[in-house]
Amino acid sequence: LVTSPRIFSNYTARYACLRASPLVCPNQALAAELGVLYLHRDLEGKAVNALGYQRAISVLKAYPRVITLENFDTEVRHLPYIGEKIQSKVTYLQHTTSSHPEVEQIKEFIRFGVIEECQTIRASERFWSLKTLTSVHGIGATTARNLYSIGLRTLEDMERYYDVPVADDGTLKLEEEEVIYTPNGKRIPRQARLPDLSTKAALVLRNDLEASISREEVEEMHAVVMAELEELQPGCVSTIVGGYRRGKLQSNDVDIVFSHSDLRSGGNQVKGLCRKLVQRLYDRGLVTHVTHLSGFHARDAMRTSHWDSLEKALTIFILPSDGTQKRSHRRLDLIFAAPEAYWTGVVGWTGSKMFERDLRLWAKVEKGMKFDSSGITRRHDSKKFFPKSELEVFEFLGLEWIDPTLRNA
Ligand code: 8DG
Ligand code: MN
Ligand code: MN
Repeated sequence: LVTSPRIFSNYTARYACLRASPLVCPNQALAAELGVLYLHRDLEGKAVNALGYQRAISVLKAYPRVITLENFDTEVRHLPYIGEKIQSKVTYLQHTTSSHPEVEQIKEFIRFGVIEECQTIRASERFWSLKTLTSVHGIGATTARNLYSIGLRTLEDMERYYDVPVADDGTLKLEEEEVIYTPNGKRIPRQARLPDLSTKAALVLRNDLEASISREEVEEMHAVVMAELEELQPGCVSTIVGGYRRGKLQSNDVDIVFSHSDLRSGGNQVKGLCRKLVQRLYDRGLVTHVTHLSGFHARDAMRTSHWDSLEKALTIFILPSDGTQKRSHRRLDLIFAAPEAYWTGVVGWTGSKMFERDLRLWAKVEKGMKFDSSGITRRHDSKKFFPKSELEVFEFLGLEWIDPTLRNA
């Protein structure tokens, strides 16, 4: 474990974007136990309570020492979001501080190595069912609770409910799309529309999509996508972001931010490129489904996404088989930024989610700026700023540099 004091210097800070948070911390087991309480509240739709736990866990991840009853009383319980009562008069901070994990629960863990409520939760059928139902891509907590209330408990129940076709050998069948092949082997799907990932398809692919992805495969996927993009538009640049960039050995999906190296062109080379790339990957059989594509649904053009206004595609991707190993379907997120928005795009998509949440809050509350993956806007006069490197993004927002591998807040 990295426990150098410099790395952990800001662990008492209220904003996650000021704290250095390693991937593995000295209190990993406590964080995991509190994670059960977070997940339970989240599955039950108790958003405020869930966020309270999420924030407490995030603060503990930056704490440099193993927590004992002694340092808990002298230091830990005074950290932000831990055992904290509502005091803030600032309304937008209020909802984040109104809920906190019980100090007693952390003490319980220090004494016994488990939290009693977690034992109860782990023994509950409802918890496991909701957890299982939400493991299917596209099924959120609210849908899962509705499915539970009409009697569904297992994935097999879901297969029956969604009428998933089963092949003769008992395996689940993916509905065949109609494809025509041209003489040179190019796939032309009969349907002009790229297929959405339906709940049915997500159920069939669930084992693939649930499996984690090694760094090696992430890099291979990146190389394949870049080679296709180079054919389509030479001179593009890209960074693999998300958990991979934060040092995770196993990722749940692959996130890539793209742009073009020619800064002077005003982003002409990347405009509409996301769509074109996805279509090309689909024609090659590399992308099989699309769960979101900016500008694809007519209604997307009307309202801008709640996160940012970069062109993006959330897809299902599969590497071509090399004959020796069976390939799995993977989730792949492709994000396209105009050249001047590349570095805010990279910062905005590296995560973690808590780091991003507080980066936006910090920019707004402390700096009068709106941070967005597509650029930084000064709030009082709407002036836009486009930092020219990742370090410049931090400097512009008055933040000390935090390495991507220490953004696991
Ligand atoms: P993993 O579970 O994929 O291994 O970890 P992750 O890479 O951290 O999670 P992720 O769900 O792939 O999210 C990657 C980052 O992107 C994270 O900081 C959250 C952020 N993010 C989304 N959706 C959007 C979005 O629509 N816009 C922006 N700017 N960021 C987003 O997940
Ligand atoms: Mn990811
Ligand atoms: Mn992602």
